[in-house]
Amino acid sequence: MRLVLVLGDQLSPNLSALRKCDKASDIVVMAEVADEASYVPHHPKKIAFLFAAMRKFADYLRRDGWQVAYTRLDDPNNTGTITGELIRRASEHKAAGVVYTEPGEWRLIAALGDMPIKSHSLPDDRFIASHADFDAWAEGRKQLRMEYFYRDMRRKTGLLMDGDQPAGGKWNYDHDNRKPAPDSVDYAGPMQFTPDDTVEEVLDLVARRFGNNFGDLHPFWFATDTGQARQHLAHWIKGGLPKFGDYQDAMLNDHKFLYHGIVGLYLNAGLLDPLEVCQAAEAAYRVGDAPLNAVEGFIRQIIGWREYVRGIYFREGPDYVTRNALGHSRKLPAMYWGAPTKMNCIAKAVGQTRTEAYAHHIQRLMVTGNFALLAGLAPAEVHEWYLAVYADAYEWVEAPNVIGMSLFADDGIIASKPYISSGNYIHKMSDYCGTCAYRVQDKTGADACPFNLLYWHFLDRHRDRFKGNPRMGNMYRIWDKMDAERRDQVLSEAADFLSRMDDGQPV
Ligand code: FAD
Ligand code: DLZ
Ligand code: SF4
Repeated sequence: MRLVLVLGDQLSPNLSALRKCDKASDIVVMAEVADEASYVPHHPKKIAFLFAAMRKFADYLRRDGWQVAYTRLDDPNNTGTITGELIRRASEHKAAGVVYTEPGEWRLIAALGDMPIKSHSLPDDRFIASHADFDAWAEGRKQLRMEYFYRDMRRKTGLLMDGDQPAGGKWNYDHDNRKPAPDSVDYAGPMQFTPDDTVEEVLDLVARRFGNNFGDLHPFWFATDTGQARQHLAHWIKGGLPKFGDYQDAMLNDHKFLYHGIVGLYLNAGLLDPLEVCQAAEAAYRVGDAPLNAVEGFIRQIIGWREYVRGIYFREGPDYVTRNALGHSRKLPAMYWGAPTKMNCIAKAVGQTRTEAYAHHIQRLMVTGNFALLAGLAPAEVHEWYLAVYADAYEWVEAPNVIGMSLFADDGIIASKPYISSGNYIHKMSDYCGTCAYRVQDKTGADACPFNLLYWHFLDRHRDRFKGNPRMGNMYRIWDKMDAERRDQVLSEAADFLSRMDDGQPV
């Protein structure tokens, strides 16, 4: 008799560990543990989502004939750690060993590897590329460009392929995507589910144990099983997907979700399968219900970016999350935890993070991420924040996006140049600036948009690192052409802004 570990983000019936074992003799172990629930102060909605989905998955396994040893968080015998629970269950059931699917975090991989029980780790094959596939692709390349990796994934899966050619003749339709914010949105947003008894019970537990964490627990509306997640997916494919591409980068004061899929949390926990999701999107294109730019853009995020960042996380190793190529050390300001700020874009991105445990890609990258990079916030603190506050956050996917794509702390493995912008970009893509206390048009002065000041401050302080980057030469030429007095004014106003922020003043 063996134990089969199923972690909170492994809620998939086809999990390799479940496939390997025998429901007639082996016992599934699932555990809500303090260690996992508190390695960062997770958003209460994230914890509630996972615990509810775990409890429902355990019920599903029982109905499917498995014996499941499930530990609830408030079980008095709970040891508080995954390995502690495995050891306890192994002795209780006299198990010969433990079979598990590789976790998505180095910390847990190390802990499971060190257990004093015979254990067998299996690859997590819920992804399209294995570690070996990614390493074979990366081997010998000077630059790991996502676009080329993505084309291989298209060929491998056959998604949006007409024979050996990409559908429509092009691999990438991003050119048609980045439209500014629309005047109105004709999609009501993600499907919302009323909590059932299982969810209500978990909500009580989370309110008691994690009620002080940043984030609103109520109203709770996430899907918590595969059936519901599939209903949500179908609802989005019909109503959201057709305009997903056009407005993928747009941001609006009154629309938290726009046309986004809100599928990351379901994919990452295992409730939805990436291929299933992409095939459903492709089917909408094939019958004429969604245009190619939307469907290609969406599929690229999943079989391209999602797989690519996972490849980077595992290829780069456990020290990736500690990298800090630009030597940034500023403390995360309180506005990331909801303290007042005059910057409307930050207030909006953080506000919906607090209420929904969600912000879309451009809010994460070009608002909170852009600010963190320009202001020189310590990457480790920023990483912990992102890992805590989003319902879809697990280290394998969050860290490459934060440390690599957003903060350039990996020295350019993921991003060939830093994703930075002045207020102009946010103004173009959103309606945030119109209701902001700062003026996006002002480059200096009391009301100048802080992004305008910090943009030049960043370029100036990192001149040595970036002056040779051909894609940034233009910006340095513009900066150098400004008269010296103006440059000094920008730098001193930026420094003043940062010191007020460091002093804890609302900025
Ligand atoms: P959609 O916009 O509908 O996109 C569809 C799906 O594509 C997503 O659900 C996701 O699975 C995948 N995807 C899109 N972009 C990426 C990407 N860059 N990397 C990996 N997958 C991607 N994604 C996470 O799943 N977890 C995270 O913790 C996370 N942290 C991020 C932190 C930063 C700083 C940035 C810039 C991006 C981060 N992302 C993360 C990527 C992306 O922002 C989210 O996947 C997306 O916003 C989730 O919303 P959605 O499901 O509505 O996605
Ligand atoms: C994120 C999370 C949380 C909050 N709680 C649990 C838990 O109690 N039990 C569990 O098995 N998994 C949990 N998880 C998910 C793990 O942290 C996740 O499996 C690892 O970070 C690897 O991705
Ligand atoms: Fe953000 Fe600047 Fe626009 Fe205000 S003016 S919303 S700070 S970009």
